[in-house]
Parts: sequence; structure tokens; C-alpha cells
Amino acid sequence: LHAPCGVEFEGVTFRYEPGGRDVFKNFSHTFRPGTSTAVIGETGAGKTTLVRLMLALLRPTEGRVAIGETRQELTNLHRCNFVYVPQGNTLMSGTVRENLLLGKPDATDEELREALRKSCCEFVFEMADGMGTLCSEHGGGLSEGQAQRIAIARALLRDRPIMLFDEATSALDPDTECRLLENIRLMSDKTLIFITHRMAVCDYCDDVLKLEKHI
Ligand code: DGT
Ligand code: MG
Repeated sequence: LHAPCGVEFEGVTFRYEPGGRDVFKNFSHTFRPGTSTAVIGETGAGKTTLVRLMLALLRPTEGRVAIGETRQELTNLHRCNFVYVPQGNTLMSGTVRENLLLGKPDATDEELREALRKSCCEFVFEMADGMGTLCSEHGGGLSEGQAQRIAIARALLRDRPIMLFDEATSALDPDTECRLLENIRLMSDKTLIFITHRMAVCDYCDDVLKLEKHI
């Protein structure tokens, strides 16, 4: 559907406030189309800021962020190339099925089940109400790790060329996390960007980007 799509940072300097600290200083990096990258760095290093620059929620103070083969400068329009799974629980109150359909409103039950399998959500099939199980706004009867996996299934259904995960697997046990990363990586036409505090994730990625905190 979508061609593989990369993201390029070219000489990006960014500060939140005039005269404030540079979160990025003449930063250049290419997220190559169809590859996976682990983004690591201490707290405050700028990982979430990197995401906001990609989503054009922020504009570089200097330099540019570009996307795709045409290397177009990012605008709000280009947000449609991304799906973003943020930190924390982002499920709405409603059933598992209703949550998944936010990712793809016309998905068949088979497509929903496929996305659940890829994101290690087999537990849904074992619940009495299956995809009719209720998730309340803050996860309800689901554990944090279960809610995270359903949010990832929803993101997979959205089927965008670039997937951004900001600590989106932090509540999973390491075995499940690795299995999930492997499943997602097998969809190798996607450009995957995993922000993580867990070094083990690096072993599952083609590239590692370490962000440093500037003083
Ligand atoms: P984390 O999530 O705690 O591991 O940290 P990162 O790596 O996601 O860091 P990030 O991008 O949230 O913050 C980078 C720097 O920018 C840090 O010094 C805090 C500052 N910062 C973040 N968000 C804002 C904001 O909305 N306004 C201002 N003025 N500064 C911000
Ligand atoms: Mg962050």
C-alpha cells in the first residue's frame, strides 16, 4: 500500500524556548526506509522531543526534518505516514474490538485476530468475552502490559509506513517483549523506531541511535 519511507534529520538544532538549552545541536541522522532503530539515551536526552519533531508537533529551530524519497520537508500533512504508540495507557473505555477498530474501522474479525496475534495478545482469545472484553478508560480489568499490547495491535492495524514506539513495551516481561519485537520486525517494509530504556531491544534492531544530553 505504502512505499517504505525513511526520515532524515539534517543539521537540526532545537530548543523549546529562545535562549534555552539546545535539546538538539546540529543533529543529523537518517532512519533508513524499512529498517528498525532502537533509540536510547538517559532521561531528558531528547527522545520524546525527537518524536515530536518527526510528527511535526514541533519545528526545528534550525535545520530540517524530511521524509520519504522526495525528501519533502515535514508538515502536518506528513503525519499520516506515522503511527505513534506513546508511553502510558491509551485505550478508550469500550471493548477490545472497539479499540482495535479505531486503528482500521473496516477491519474484518480475521484482520483483528491477526493483529492481536502479531502483538502477542493471545490472552484475548482465552477471555470469556474474547474481543468483547471491556477495557475501561485506564485499562480496566487488563494489566498494564496487556493494555500496551492491545494499543500496539491497534497501531499495526493502522498500517502506516513509519511506526514510532515511545517506551510502548515497558510493562512487558522481557520474553514477551522480544517475541513482539520480532513479530513486528518481520513486517520488514515498515520503518520502525523503538524508544526504550531496555538495552535488550538493541539486539532486535538494525540500528541503534544513542542521544546525548547537551549542557
Ligand atoms: P524521558 O522520557 O524522561 O526518558 O526523557 P526524553 O529523552 O524523552 O527527553 P525529552 O525529549 O522529554 O526532554 C528533553 C529536554 O527538553 C529536557 O531537558 C526537558 C525538555 N522538555 C521536554 N518537553 C518540554 C516542553 O514541553 N517544554 C520545555 N520548555 N522543555 C521541555
Ligand atoms: Mg520521553
